[in-house]
Amino acid sequence: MDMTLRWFGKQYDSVTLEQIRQIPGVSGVITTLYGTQPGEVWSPEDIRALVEEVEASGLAVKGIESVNIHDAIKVGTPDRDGYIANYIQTLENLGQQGIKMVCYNFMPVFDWTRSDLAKPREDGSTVLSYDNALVEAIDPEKMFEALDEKSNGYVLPGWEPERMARVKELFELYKDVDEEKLFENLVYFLEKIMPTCEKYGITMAIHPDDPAWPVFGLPRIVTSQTNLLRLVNAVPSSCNGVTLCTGSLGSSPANDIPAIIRSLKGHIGFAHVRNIKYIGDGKFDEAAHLSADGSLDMYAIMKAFYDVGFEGPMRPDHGRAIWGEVSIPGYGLYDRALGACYLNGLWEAIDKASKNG
Ligand SMILES: [Mn+2]
Repeated sequence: MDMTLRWFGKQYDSVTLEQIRQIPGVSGVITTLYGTQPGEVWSPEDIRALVEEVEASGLAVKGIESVNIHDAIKVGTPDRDGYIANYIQTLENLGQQGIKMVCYNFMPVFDWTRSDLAKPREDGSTVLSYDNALVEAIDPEKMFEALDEKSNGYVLPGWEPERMARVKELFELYKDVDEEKLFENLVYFLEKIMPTCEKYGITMAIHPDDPAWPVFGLPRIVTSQTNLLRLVNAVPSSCNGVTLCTGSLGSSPANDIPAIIRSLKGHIGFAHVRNIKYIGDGKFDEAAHLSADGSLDMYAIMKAFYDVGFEGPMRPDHGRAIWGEVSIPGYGLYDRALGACYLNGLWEAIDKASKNG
């Protein structure tokens, strides 16, 4: 396990590389070229500059989150092969700079969804929160405005304004895409890109859908142990992997996260670790990383990662907003640093207990 922190780049993030460098046990960042649009080729110069900027701070780029997939690829429109060729060129350029892990998702129209980005808690912190009844009552076109108002002025990853301006058009594009069609299009894409991934040893790590059920009637295909296993088996390659996001999969209490980790041994390329608290059917609040603060058993989760021999990058996922910090919602420094230390502590204890047996 290699503990990292997500960093959005100097123009977009309230957190600096210098701050991340001072979190004990964090040796690298997961980052992206945030200004690029899905479908664009990432230039070798831009990638090189990003890597050099991170390395100048004493950290390393441990992976990219994300290289987003153009809708033509997800929908399977006739122009998809051109966009796949661009994606392959981006992978070539990343591979040449030594990048070994690319996180992506295959969610139609919307990325992650929440009903509140700053729900107050009893401890005075705020968290991201989800209430299915509230979300389903919102007109999808209003969803962006609802979230943007609470974004503290930052661009929300996955909710870029350029994309949200086209929501109506996107819904129209996806109207004939059901779960099977979406899955077929994902397999088509993976089969085309795997040779390049294999050439450079880049693990493609698909992020689960968040929340882990259909929203606004759009299909969702990365929600459970069954469909994660179906996907890794559909395109057998050491480079066809998964981002094990405990909070996204954990949004459904039916998902046994430690069991899913164990079943995906050898297929996990990246880990997002956070806790959530179930507060009702289709309702949850995000929580501090500590097991006792939420509904997930973080010890059992870390033990499962340890037992499957997970060696890839891990990051503490969303944190609470605490100590008056203003940041991209979920991505402040303070609570994620606490999370990294806690998860590193669990790992050390598990490692020593296992060796001293
Ligand atoms: Mn995640």
